[in-house]
Amino acid sequence: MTAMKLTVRVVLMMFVILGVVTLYVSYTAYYSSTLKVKQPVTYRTPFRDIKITAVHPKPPEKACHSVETQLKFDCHPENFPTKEMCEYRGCCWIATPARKKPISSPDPLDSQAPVDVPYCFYPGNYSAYRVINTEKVFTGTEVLLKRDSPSYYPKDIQYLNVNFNYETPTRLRIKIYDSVANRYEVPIVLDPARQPPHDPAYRIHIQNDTFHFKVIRKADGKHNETVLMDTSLGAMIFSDQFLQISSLLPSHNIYGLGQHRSHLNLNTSWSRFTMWNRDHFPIEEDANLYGSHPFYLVMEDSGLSHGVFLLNSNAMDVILQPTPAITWRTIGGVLDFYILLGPTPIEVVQQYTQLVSRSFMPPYWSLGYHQCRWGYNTTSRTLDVVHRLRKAGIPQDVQWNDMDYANNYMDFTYDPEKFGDLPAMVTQLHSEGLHYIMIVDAAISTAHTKGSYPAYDLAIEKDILVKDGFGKQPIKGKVWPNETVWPDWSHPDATDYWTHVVSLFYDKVKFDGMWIDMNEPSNLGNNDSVTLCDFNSTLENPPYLPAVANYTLRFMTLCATAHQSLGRRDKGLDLPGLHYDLHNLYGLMMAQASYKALERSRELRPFVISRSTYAGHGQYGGHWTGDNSATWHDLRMSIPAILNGNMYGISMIGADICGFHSDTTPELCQRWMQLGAFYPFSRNHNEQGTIDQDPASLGPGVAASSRRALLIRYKLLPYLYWLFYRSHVYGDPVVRPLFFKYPQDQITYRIDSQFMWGDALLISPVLTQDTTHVNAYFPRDTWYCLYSGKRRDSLGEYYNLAAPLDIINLHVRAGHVIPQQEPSLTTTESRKNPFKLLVTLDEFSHSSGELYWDDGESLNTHDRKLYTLIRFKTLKNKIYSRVDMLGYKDDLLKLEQMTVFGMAQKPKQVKVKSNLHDDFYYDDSHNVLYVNKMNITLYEAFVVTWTFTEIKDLS
Ligand code: MIG
Repeated sequence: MTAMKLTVRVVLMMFVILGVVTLYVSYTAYYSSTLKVKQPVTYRTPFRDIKITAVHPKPPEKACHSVETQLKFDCHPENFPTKEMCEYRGCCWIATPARKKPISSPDPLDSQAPVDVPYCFYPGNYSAYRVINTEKVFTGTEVLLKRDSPSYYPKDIQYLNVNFNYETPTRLRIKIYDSVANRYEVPIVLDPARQPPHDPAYRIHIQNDTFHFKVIRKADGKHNETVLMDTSLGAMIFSDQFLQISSLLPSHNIYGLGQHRSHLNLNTSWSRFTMWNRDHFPIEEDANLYGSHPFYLVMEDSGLSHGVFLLNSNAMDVILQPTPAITWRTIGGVLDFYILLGPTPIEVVQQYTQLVSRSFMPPYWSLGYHQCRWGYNTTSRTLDVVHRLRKAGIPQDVQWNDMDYANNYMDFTYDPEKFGDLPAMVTQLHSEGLHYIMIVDAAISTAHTKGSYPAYDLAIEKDILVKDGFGKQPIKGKVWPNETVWPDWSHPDATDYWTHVVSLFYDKVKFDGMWIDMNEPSNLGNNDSVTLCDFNSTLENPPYLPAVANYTLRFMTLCATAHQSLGRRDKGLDLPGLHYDLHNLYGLMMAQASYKALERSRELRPFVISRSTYAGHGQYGGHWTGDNSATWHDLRMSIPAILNGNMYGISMIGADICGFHSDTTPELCQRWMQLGAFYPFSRNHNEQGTIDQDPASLGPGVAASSRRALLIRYKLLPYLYWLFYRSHVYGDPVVRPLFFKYPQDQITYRIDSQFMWGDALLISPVLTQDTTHVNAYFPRDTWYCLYSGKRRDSLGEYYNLAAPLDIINLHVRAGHVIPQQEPSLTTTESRKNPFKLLVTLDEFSHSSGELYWDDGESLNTHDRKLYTLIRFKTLKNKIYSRVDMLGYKDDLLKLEQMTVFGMAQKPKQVKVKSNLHDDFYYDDSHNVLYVNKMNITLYEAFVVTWTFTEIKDLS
């Protein structure tokens, strides 16, 4: 090589190096937008000291003033933001007077105050992660991110993976997680991904420099494309205990983010939904309650809809602001989103329940009416109530007992004096065709002599209890039986333990279901002994605390550092799980163990009603909405609560009918019994010390209209059962808001004072005192009054309907065949009655419907094909049936009667199969045809014909 050539090479190399260095320098200057401070600044707040080791450059004044109010994303959501702290973060500070009255809190600026326009907000293009590699893979796209400058929270995760997985044509998963170390992930089993779709309904757009992404619904023939998620505003932060991401929403019509009390259609004008399960009666709107469901559904402006589920179980806040936009802020785990593209709201729910699980198939008897109260105090008083309901002719299927049955409040015991004959009482209920359920609390008493209480002894023996913060002793607290411990349902042996103690009790008392309570878990005792937990741990004092009650995660529950068996698994070592991560799953896991325990000990369909829930709960049980009060407001707010439950896949849901706290009034209870007759789970329950409120105890008026409303429920039970089957197999919600059926009608988007059973029945209750009319909305369609058959063709209008005290307004949509059965006072009896069909003709004289029937209590009848499915259809002047599945057959499957709404004129003749049938009647004031005494065997196909001219030859 010549010297000349060498020089050229060296020079060239130098240029290259110089270039690289220059690039590198300007590049780091650009991205490392923080400055190290020489002396760490310590910032004091009443709750903790915050150490600042790096400050971000102050954004230019102009950049701050140009941010519109609704585009301000909170840069300092923790306690006590100040201008100084805000500017250390490189954020903008503009003090805007708060418009919302702060709720009781030590400082109006603290994290528990209502969310309002933030003083401290991000300037545009705030430093974040940048993309260092993008790769197309078989399942979608995988992106590697790096953070160059620290966020202002401890322990930033430097490298992140973002996997965009194309799971089905309508399901996209976006998982953002630490590229290097394992973090806690929610240990529930979800529906696995399918073969990557060829032409999914969505596409994604990834921005490289300051990483953000968009999820776009592709255009179709009728609709333009819609951006469903857009994370370009706010700041994505992923540190050990603070994970945040914001996304623009395509509309203000957002639903879900439970569990809280609020209207169905959520307020996007600066609102916050905290998720951290707690024992708290629903009193303030929006506050965190017993369950967590990080899922929302949005109605887009086009009338299409999508859903988003964040699979994360840590304590979190979700903020809605009028941009409209959503900000998720969770304090652990990973960001694991599932986006469901619908496009109808029902399809969104089907896709969501496909992912997290379909709801369990309830036993038929559980669709009947349930009577409960706290404080019957004896078996004889319990039975008295059953008998007075029967005497009043009020149907009832299930009698319950609250904690007063137990001996000293201990699970799986009964009071030897007041409930000494509990086994006999249950036997008697069974012989009268009823079923029995008692309460079971999560906490297990420690007070007893060794060897006398298996629920405790076995738990110790199997070592399945939640441990203290040092992982040593079972953690102790106080619930009703005084000192208690808590089973750790995440322990691999917990279900066996529970099955064992459940079946020991079942050997004595033949109960039919379990009511599981206090499983947030609730700890009534004080939880502030430092011997229990390390109160200095950052897990007990996270740098950001969601707006949980009493400014601490451990308020009225276990401490965050309590040890469980499953959970956080750091790379390499299997550390014990932490209650910090698993808290929100406690109720779900207890429901799962209870479901399995019932299945194994009874070998019949389990029935579990749980207070605490998490996503996926519906597969194991139902839910009651907790400790409401006997007020008109509570009556009214029960509707959005049951509709939300159905949106989360918890089909079996109801509120305490007539109110739990405080004495009810006859008028309130009368209206509540009417509405409660249409809850999927229909149970009247109240607190100890309040007056009796079973529907036979408040005078003849309450008794008569409860009887009337419940008899309608019982008559419609075959239809309700079919809805539960649809929910179990296809994920359709049992009860639905109007917009689920009429997504193109924007008026329906805010309606939550009326609701529907399936597609067919519209329920329009009275929800206010001294009111004998109801202003009810009828979407554009043909409707029939359920009582009279009177027809109403609505163009999408409100009607003022008469609603005398003893009536609840019920309307049926045209186009349905609704299976019914003559009601009796229990389902044990009504199941023996002949069937009826209610046919509601539409303008083309069409209608269709189905009957799903099985023995009502065996396990897995659907999967084992031990059911019968019959389809009904009307065509012109005929109704005919087709038996699609004949897996259950009994002599009682007889069709006796048929009512046809919308029969334009009186038929001359009616034929059942090929025989002329005389027993029919036509009501010409409402155009209703009644055909009686048909005596049709349902499991064989049949045809019923009506003719308007006489046909002589009937051969
Ligand atoms: O601390 O078992 O929500 O339905 O009646 C109260 C007594 C415990 C709370 C339940 C309520 C039940 C009550 N329980």
